[in-house]
Amino acid sequence: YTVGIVGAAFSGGQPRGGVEQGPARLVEFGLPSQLSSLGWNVDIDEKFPTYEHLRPPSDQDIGKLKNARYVSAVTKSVSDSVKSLVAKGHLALTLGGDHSLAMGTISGSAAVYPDVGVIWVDAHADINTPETTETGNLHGCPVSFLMGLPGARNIPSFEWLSPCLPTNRIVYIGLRDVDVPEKKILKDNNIKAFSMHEVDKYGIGKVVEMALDYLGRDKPVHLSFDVDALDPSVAPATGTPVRGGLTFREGHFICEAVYETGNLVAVDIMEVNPLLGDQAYVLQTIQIGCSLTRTALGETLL
Ligand code: DIR
Ligand code: MN
Ligand code: MN
Ligand code: MN
Repeated sequence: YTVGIVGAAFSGGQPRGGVEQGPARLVEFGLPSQLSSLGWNVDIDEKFPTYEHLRPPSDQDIGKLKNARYVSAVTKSVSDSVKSLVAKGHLALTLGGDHSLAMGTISGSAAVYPDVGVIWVDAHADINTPETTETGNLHGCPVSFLMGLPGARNIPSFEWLSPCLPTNRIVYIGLRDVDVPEKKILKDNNIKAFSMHEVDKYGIGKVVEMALDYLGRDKPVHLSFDVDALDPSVAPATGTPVRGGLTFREGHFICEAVYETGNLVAVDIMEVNPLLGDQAYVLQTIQIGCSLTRTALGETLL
């Protein structure tokens, strides 16, 4: 089996510099050889390590949206990379970079597997539309774009991205910082979401079981993991930490269970920012990025 690594050195979906250095740090820490040790054939040359050549000369706000042209160009490129990897039967592993990249990763896997089910692990729902976003940061919007929700269709400069994710093909785990308009979107569209409340109530084992049952056990799975889903005491070096998150084991349990389905087609490890916090915190977060990835790719405790 081959894993294709897309090193997505990109931070244009949010304002904090440094997250574009996430992929290089994960690779430097030894992720490719760790995956080789697990028995994977590792393919790593996909547009690594920079997207500077795609930065437009100017990028005026489009409505409230910041860096829309740059985000569009980069996510289109990531989409093509992920699509071609998945089409070859490779597992597409995208290292972020900010979570706007999921517009690329999920449109890429959905282009090959239209019935792909997404497990979105995050403190945030990332489902604002160009109308509801308060920040204008596109890392808070990828899900609405992928779904083509009202207000998130035919957005200027995103003409390449057509709706590819039905509202019933995603499950969230770990939510705890959801904007008021996002709560309405989740409710109105009946989108399956397990917040930290449900994780506390049912336990992570039951939550993941319900999530996989909902998506269908025989369906391809795309895991999109924002490291801010983890508690900031576990993964501190990330742009928008929110207290009350997943424990180390809960995060890894999700990855173990997803691997066990045998149907994983793509994994995103997002929002590792090696410029936030002191060195010990950064190292801790990079280590977790690597161990989550290894776990999603089959590393077991026994
Ligand atoms: C907020 C924060 N909901 C926004 N989103 C974050 O900007 O739309 N997503 N931090 O990861
Ligand atoms: Mn190959
Ligand atoms: Mn996110
Ligand atoms: Mn988040």
